[in-house]
Parts: sequence; C-alpha cells; structure tokens
Amino acid sequence: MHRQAELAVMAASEEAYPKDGRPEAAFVGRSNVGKSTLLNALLGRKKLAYTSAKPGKTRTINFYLVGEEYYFVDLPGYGYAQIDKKTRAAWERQMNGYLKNRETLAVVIQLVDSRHIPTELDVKMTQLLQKAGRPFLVAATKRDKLSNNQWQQMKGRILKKLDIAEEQLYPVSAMDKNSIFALRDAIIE
Ligand SMILES: Nc1nc2c(ncn2[C@@H]2O[C@H](COP(=O)(O)OP(=O)(O)O)[C@@H](O)[C@H]2O)c(=O)[nH]1
Ligand SMILES: [Mg+2]
Repeated sequence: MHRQAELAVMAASEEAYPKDGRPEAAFVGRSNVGKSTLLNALLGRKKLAYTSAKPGKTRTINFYLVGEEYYFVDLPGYGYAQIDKKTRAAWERQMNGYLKNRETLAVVIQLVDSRHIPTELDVKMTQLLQKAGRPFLVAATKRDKLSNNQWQQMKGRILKKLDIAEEQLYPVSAMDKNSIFALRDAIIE
C-alpha cells in the first residue's frame, strides 16, 4: 500500500501526457464524489491528491507515478454546473479523447456516490467506457454513510441504472481499509 507515489505530470493537453509506456489506471466521476479521498486512500497518503474545497477545481489530467511501475490518473470531475459551456466542452473533449484513445490506459475506475442513484451523466460515462471497450470497475464511494440494508438496496439500483455486472462494483469507504485493499487488488489484476 505505502508505495512511493508522486505527482509526475499535470497535463493540460495531450502533448503533456507521459510517453514512457507505463500502464495507467484512470479515475473518473462527478465532482465531490470522493475521488481525491479515494486516490489518497489507495496510495496510503494523506494529501497527495488534494481534496478540494472548491468542486471542479481540477482542470488538468494528473498522472501519479506509483512505485515507478504504473500511473494512477486523476481525471477532471464532470457534472460541475458553474462553468461556461465552452470550457466544459473543452474538458469533455480532452477527457473523452483520453478515455477513447489512450493506448496505455489499462483500466478505468468510475466513481459513483453509494447514497445516490447514478445520474444521466454517470450513465453516459459508463456507456462511453463500454463503447470504447475499456475494462472498467465502478467504485461506490462513502459506503460508511449507509447501513447494510440501505447499501443492499442502493447496490441493486446502481447495478440496474448503470447496467453493469455485480463483479464490477466495489463499495468503498475511506475509513475502511479492507474496502480499499479489495479495490486496489482488482485494479492491479
Ligand atoms: N464519510 C465519508 N466521506 C467521504 C468519503 N470519501 C470522501 N468523502 C467526503 O466527501 C467530500 C468530497 O471528497 P473529495 O475527495 O474532495 O471529492 P472529489 O471532488 O471527487 O475529489 C469531502 O468532504 C470528503 O471528506 C468516504 O469514504 N466517507
Ligand atoms: Mg478532487
């Protein structure tokens, strides 16, 4: 878990992406879903991926080099309302281009909030990944905020709405190390 990890590249455009050919696992989800928190938990760090007070702050694609072996890639959060259309369109182009075309992208982890039924934007993202033929996992974040019964109910709804297999869905909580280990093992596999 406590592998050496460092923010290697903050890329505002494709030219800046790493060219060393190391495999990548990319993380994508709505702003505030808990992406920075999950990255920190996976990397066993407190503040590598900054948890943001301001949603939508991360505009670059951030590449964290983990143990010299592979990258964790932090994609900009989607669904942030308070940006103009032009800026949003530019982000979407960059992100979709990355997800569709990036050769070294081995797996995508899509984050959804375990308390909420996935939105249309979440569904759109899942469909993009399916169409692109990308291996992907879905992490349902903030699992600690639900009782077991509530989770069982939400789990069914998430599976149905995203139309994914149960084996693809990983409930995670930043406070529950075992949930983080389980997701990490799946990513590595
Ligand atoms: N209870 C709980 N809160 C979480 C968890 N993960 C994230 N949060 C909280 O959700 C908010 C957004 O988290 P952040 O990681 O900044 O989301 P991001 O915008 O997707 O990067 C913060 O207040 C976090 O403390 C979790 O597993 N459990
Ligand atoms: Mg963040």
